[in-house]
Amino acid sequence: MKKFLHFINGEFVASASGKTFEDRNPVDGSLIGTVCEGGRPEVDAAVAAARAAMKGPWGQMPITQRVELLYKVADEINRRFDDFLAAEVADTGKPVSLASHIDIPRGAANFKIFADVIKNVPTETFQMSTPDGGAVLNYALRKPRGVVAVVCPWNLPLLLMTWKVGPALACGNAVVVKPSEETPATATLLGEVMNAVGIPKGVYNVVHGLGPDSAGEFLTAHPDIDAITFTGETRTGEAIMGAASRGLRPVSFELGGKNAGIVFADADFDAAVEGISRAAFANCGQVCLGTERVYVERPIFDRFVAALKDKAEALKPGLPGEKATGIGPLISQEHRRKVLGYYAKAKDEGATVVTGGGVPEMPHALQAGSWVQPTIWTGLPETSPVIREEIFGPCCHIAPFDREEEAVALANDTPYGLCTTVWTGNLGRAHRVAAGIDVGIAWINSWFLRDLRTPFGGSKQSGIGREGGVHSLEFYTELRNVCIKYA
Ligand code: NAD
Ligand code: 6OD
Repeated sequence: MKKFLHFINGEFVASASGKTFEDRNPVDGSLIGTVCEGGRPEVDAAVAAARAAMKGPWGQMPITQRVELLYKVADEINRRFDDFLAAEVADTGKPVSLASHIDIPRGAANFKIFADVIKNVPTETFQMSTPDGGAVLNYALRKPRGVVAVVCPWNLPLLLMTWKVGPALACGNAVVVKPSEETPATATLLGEVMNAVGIPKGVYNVVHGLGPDSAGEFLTAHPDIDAITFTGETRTGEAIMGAASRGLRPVSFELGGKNAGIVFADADFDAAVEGISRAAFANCGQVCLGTERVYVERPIFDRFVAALKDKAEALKPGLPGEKATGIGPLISQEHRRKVLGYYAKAKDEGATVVTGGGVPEMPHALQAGSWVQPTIWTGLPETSPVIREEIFGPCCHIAPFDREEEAVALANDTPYGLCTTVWTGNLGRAHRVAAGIDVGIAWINSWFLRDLRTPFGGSKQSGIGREGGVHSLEFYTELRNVCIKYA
């Protein structure tokens, strides 16, 4: 059985308290191992190690050398691809086909892209003259923030963690990562990679633990943290923002969503069904960018509902490594209780259950897993909690609409604003709707199609700030203007 240790100052260490918690495989409930629960001593040690790294060679390292090291990190993740894949799949239960195409390749790519960004982005300069005939040159220096706390969720563990660690290190910061308690494995494995390629001690640290009154809270409240980057639930973001307010530390937040998908009658029908099916059910619906509210123009409504039903019913639950597996389990029994609670609420409120609504029959060996059926509802009022609250499961409600403005108003009727996916064959409408929906990301005739140079983040209660490409530099560096009067 495995024991997941913290990674502090280049070494794998247990907690001083000896406290641990369990890491279970959601496919069958089996025990993967135990995880050390970090307390204040581990957080203090990790933050001190990161601070020392900033004062050591890492803090002085030229960009070219840093970039070379980050390329090596990416190469080493790719060399150990199968180890990362096995670790991620065991922790999450997601199909190997998904993790091998998205999670692990992106884990490596996140280091390469930001190495390239930092190498190629200039800073601004301005020249001016002074009334006494002098000349002035202003130029900006990009300085790292310092020690950055990185607090991560469980749905795309390596991808989302490296999406923050990649740019943070590219910009010359040191990090202390608090992975989700559900998915400790790949963050730990990355410690081995950092040592193997020669990232200096203390630059990358991992402290395992829970959120409140545990490593998450201790880290975000730590006075020697210079900035906090977080992905997770909106209400956790509120708690972290409270902690960040002490000492006025900057935050970058990628939070929850209740994203709308809109399908117009002029869309490529099959492409729209395929796209919405992915948006609703991929990763068992545990993608922040997923679509739990679908609005379909009335003339194609019945046909669309029937076609999406076929897609949902074709998703076979099963072992991650089997070719036929189309959907994995939810992350945990606790999360399953939450999702099944919404399934029950939808029924109670009189929804038409088009498909699913419960737990699939699984072979005996998998019955302790966190399985749920992909589920589609129609007929609920827009006021229903099923339509208003983030469920984070493989489910969606589909409602008809008649006019473009109505669809935009329905999509906007939410406190969240992460993303939308819009399907139409009309270019003018595509631009109008993309501009009209209050979100950070509007996908047209596509979903989760990523160019890592583009701004990524949420509006309203879905986040603060943007990451991606040069936008990540805005958070992970501070610009210092140098003003020289020289003549
Ligand atoms: P979560 O907020 O419960 O936990 C995320 C992390 O925060 C975990 O590491 C947890 O231990 C830690 N944490 C919890 N309470 C804390 C506290 N008080 N102080 C400090 N740390 C604390 O989220 P989750 O359940 O792991 O992930 C699912 C949620 O994440 C969903 O709401 C989803 O929409 C969101 N998410 C958003 C994005 C995005 O890009 N916008 C991406 C992925 C997930
Ligand atoms: O692709 C990304 O960079 C990203 N941050 C994806 C987030 C997915 C949420 O579950």
